[in-house]
Amino acid sequence: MEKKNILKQFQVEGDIASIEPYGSGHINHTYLAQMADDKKYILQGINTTIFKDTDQLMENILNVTSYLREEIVRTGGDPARETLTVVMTNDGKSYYTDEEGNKWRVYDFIEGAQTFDAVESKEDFYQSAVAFGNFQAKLANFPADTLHETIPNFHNTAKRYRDLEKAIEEDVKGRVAEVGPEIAFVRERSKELSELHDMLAKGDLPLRVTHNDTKLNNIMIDSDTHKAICVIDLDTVMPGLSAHDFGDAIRFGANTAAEDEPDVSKVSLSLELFEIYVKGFLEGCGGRLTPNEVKVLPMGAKMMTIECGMRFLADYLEGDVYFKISREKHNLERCRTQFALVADMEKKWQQMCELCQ
Ligand code: ADP
Ligand code: GN1
Ligand code: MG
Repeated sequence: MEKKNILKQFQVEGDIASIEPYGSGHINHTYLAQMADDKKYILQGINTTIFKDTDQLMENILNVTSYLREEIVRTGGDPARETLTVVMTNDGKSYYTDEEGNKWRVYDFIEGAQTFDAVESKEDFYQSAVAFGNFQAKLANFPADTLHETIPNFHNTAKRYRDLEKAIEEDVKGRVAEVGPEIAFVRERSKELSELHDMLAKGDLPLRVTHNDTKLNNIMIDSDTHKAICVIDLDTVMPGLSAHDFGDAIRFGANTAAEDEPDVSKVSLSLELFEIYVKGFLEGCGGRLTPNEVKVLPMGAKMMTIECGMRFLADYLEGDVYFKISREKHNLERCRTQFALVADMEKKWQQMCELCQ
């Protein structure tokens, strides 16, 4: 169905001037809708292969954003810019199903702010850390039992390892022969992968409401003030570990190379950016983290990086069915940068732990 006709199913104001692909997310199909009077909307095709239950997905987003909206109003903020606003369909639903069965949603476009695919300024990275920490703090009293698990076992790293072993065994695309060193890298570390979940099971770490996808391009930075104003991409807000939110942001933002840099010699962990993020995140969490949670922050960074590498590798072996790719071997290159970053973290482990103390 034509995008314009899809957008017309929603309660949008004005005539549509154009609708163009937008952003660099790996999961949903995002478009910027420009209206004739300068107003803009984000139109998103929801990835229903990944998010299988759209009702539950959108219920989570409506619940979380309305909770955040109240918190923002209570503390004197601007809810139109500081949280996502879901635009309803003409018949009052949170998403629209087109004739082909594709599911669509619309958000108000957040004006005067931008997302970054790489850290351009240390201050912006610091602000993003404060905002992600603060996101968790704001949701500290959110009723976690009302949240649906949109992707079960999303950050269960040991389960991600088992999924990878299954993909290796099935080798549907005949690609296993090409990735021997990567498989060996993971297998050498397979024993460590359940450490954080084991601590959770023993009660040594608390379960919190977390974002679970804290990469830099999931936060909007105000173009004038450079404050991180709005956490976006709320599809995976679920009960989780604070170390995972911290760690995923480090994985993406404190890498000296891009997530898909083909030349792995450019990959390393910037200890300077790591330190900046620790400070910002702890400040944003407002003293809520327990001593154990602070202690495992480096482990969160390592686990999110190896887990993401395993997911890219499994997707490469399965024929690139999960993450959007724009070139052949894109997922393999992404996997290699993640493992190179893990190896560098291992070299810098002592310093990472000291910086968290
Ligand atoms: P994905 O799940 O595919 O990563 P996102 O929800 O993160 O999709 O959206 C992709 C990109 O679109 C974001 O990185 C951001 O640049 C842009 N974007 C998403 N929502 C908004 C919004 N409400 N206002 C402005 N830009 C947005
Ligand atoms: C995906 O949706 P996006 O592009 O912000 C993925 C994350 C990965 C990330 C790797 C729902 O994030 O888990 O860490 O790609 N999101 C989902 O860049 O799988
Ligand atoms: Mg995103």
